[in-house]
Amino acid sequence: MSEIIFHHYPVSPFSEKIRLIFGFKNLAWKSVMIPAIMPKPDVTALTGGYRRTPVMQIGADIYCDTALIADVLERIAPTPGLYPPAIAGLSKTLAQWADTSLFWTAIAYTFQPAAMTGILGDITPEQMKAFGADRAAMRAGAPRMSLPEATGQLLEYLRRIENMLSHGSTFLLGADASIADFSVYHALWFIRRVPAVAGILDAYPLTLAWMDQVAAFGHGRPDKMRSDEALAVANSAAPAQINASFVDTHGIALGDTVAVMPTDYALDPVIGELVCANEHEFAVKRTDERAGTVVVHFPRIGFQMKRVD
Ligand SMILES: N[C@@H](CCC(=O)N[C@@H](CS)C(=O)NCC(=O)O)C(=O)O
Repeated sequence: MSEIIFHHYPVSPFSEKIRLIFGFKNLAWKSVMIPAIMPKPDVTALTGGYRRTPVMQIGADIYCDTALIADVLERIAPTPGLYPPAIAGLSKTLAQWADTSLFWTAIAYTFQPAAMTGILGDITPEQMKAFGADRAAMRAGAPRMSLPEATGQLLEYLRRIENMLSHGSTFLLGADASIADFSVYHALWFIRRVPAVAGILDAYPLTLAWMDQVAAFGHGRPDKMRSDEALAVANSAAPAQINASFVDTHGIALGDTVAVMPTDYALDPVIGELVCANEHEFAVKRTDERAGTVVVHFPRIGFQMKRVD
């Protein structure tokens, strides 16, 4: 198998989710640093337009969204497992809540005026302004939670998380770690790393101790790679063979030209030939001048597909 190439940046919470899964599974991976804001020419050469972070690459296959990235890592390294059989459905459902409701509450709480300077590390006021403009454009006017609402909701979520840990569980759903731990963790990690706001977690000692335990998985075995090297890997590889069943819910055939994009924010379409639509994912084949022919994969949940005539 080709090596795992991971495109990310340090302060990205969703990237931290996957970095810890690399640690959990003790995986070796290539680390490609990407910009936190647009433009990201080397990322979109691989994805065809998808700009969110992180993205995982294996040869000429590009995987978007951490839910799908986690599934692929589970296939590559099944033990220790992210989806213990008795809680597979429950852990994925809790993870989906954490990646959406909890995440956006944590973001709205952390980006409060008192914390601004600590959130993105050592950046200039101009860079902060550019970041704000980039995210406003990415969210395209979607309403943002106010600080009082975010605070109240976060406190309720923290009480629920503390409760999950208060009956002798080591991890959120019992004795074994699952995808739910990594998804809940990354949202709280974003709060904890900013001293001006981290204090809200102090009233939840079981949550803090559980966070220490998840952090202790570490990040596996990363090794640096440049983005031009990653593009060259894609260009010289052929996409993996797809042997999955075809599940048609759109009246769209394999081979049709489609656009795939998220359903919530950063709605940049990726256009290509539909080469996979199974129970869990869509994949499109496209060709780029620098990346060559690649297959870009998306999970079904959180994404929409339309035919392009
Ligand atoms: N559902 C996506 C969410 C990814 C996401 O929103 N990531 C943030 C960074 S943590 C992002 O893309 N921000 C804009 C950017 O990096 O360009 C996933 O699970 O990968």
